[in-house]
Amino acid sequence: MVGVPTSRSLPRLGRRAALATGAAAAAVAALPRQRADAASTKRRNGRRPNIVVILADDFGYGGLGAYGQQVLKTPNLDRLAAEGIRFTQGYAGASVCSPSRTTLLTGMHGGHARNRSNSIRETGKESQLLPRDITFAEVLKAAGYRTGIFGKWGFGQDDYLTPAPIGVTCDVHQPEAPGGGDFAVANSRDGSHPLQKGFDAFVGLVTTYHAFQYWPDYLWRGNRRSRLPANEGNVKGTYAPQVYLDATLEFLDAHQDEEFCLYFAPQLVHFPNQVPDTEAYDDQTSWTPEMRAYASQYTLLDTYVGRIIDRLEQLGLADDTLVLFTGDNGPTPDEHLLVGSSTCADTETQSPDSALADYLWNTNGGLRAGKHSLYDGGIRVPLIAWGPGVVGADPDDVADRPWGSVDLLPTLADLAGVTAPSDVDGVSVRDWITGERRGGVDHPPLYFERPPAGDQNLDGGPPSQLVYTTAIRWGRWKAVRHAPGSDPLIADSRAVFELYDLSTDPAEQRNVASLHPDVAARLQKRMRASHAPPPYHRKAYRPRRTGGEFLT
Ligand SMILES: [Ca+2]
Repeated sequence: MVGVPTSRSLPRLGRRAALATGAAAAAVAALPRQRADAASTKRRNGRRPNIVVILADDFGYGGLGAYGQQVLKTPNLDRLAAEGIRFTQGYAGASVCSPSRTTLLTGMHGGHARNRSNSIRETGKESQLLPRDITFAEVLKAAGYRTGIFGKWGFGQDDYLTPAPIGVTCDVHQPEAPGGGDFAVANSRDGSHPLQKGFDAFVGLVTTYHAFQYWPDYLWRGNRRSRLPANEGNVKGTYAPQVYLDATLEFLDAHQDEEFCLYFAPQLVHFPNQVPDTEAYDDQTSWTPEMRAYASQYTLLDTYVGRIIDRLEQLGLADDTLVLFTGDNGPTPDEHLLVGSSTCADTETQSPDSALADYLWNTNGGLRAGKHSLYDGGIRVPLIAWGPGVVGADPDDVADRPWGSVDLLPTLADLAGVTAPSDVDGVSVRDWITGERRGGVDHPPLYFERPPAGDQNLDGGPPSQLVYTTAIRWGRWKAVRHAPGSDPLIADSRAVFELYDLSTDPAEQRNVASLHPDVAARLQKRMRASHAPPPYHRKAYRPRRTGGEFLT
């Protein structure tokens, strides 16, 4: 039995104790906790809530103190969890970056999403979003919001860099050779660029490949590349996530009087383990330098979140803003094996071996496996909703309800008073956040896919190259199905089907399919119905005010 905290087993911090974790929290301490009512989406001045979505990269379910972490220091996020809602059954869209972010941005689950695998690994080409893959930024922009993304995008073109083959090489995370592209040319013709997918402002990296660099030669500003001269010649001068943070704070300053949607997505805590300093853990003399760096990635991300919250409070926007924090997939037990020794990244340091990297510090929260897996360690992630003037639901009522990234777009659309695309798979969970009672939330089962992939598989299931794995979460049940080959619609008799009761077995150790044949049959049927072979045809979207007129 593993110690996966639930909303009841892990008591919420007392308000006084939680506030003591941050100096800027003093301003909030004076505010009475607001219970939202039916008017909760009309903030003072008649504004709809601002939205801040913070997405961490490869951040496991157990990575936060608020989720049971004992070693890594995350005081700012722990404070948000204590003051807001710490959802214990939050799910990413998939077990690796590209498909997970596709789900987060577009509200489509793995059976319908445009991207269902990390295509850079399979084809050498980055994933794309097509015109009908409407993002939450496009929805909110249509509703009148100012939109900005700062950090890792993960879709579209950056032909200036030529990806090196993925393998046991060093250059995968230190790509230096320019490709055939012209550095100076704007890519306004790339329909998959952030500025073409609903964002007014963008500072960051376009491709997942580029995101292996923490001190890159350049970043994107809008649809142009912008050099970072301090990093020339592999000098560690300008740390990319710090640039994203600075741009984020500038965005908040610039748009404080408007309704805005901010998406902050640094590549922290993704491999390689690179940070400006390891001060927070320099007293851990028994650790390797690599371990101190990895731990510092968590705490640095937490510090950045604290800076964003501080700025919201300084600008008087805390009551007008909903902050959501989550992750894109589970932690990396095997990244070092996949992309080579970290000595390639930092020649001065020593890599933890695989056994050590496996859920070091229990970052998967005791769930089964981690990144790349559709067992819960790969897809269940922290999910925190914070906003003193917006979040009004009683955590004891809602914190253990399963939902996740697939629901983000329809939820944000609902808060902004605009329709979502009619064919999204997610549903609005606005009431679970605000505490409004508008007829209840009828949430469908959560569905996930992992096409055959070359990723190393350490989850105890069949080799990931040989199976098309699907998974479903429905109430207390979690089903995982391994279909041989590349077709998840293959006959049930040929697939390996597993059923777990997460209420008694959160680590998915006891397959109870034979004890519950009715549940097994129902979920297999549901899984088959959820899969559509790509490309999935999306309907056209015309945004309309909720119950009102068209906006375009
Ligand atoms: Ca990731």
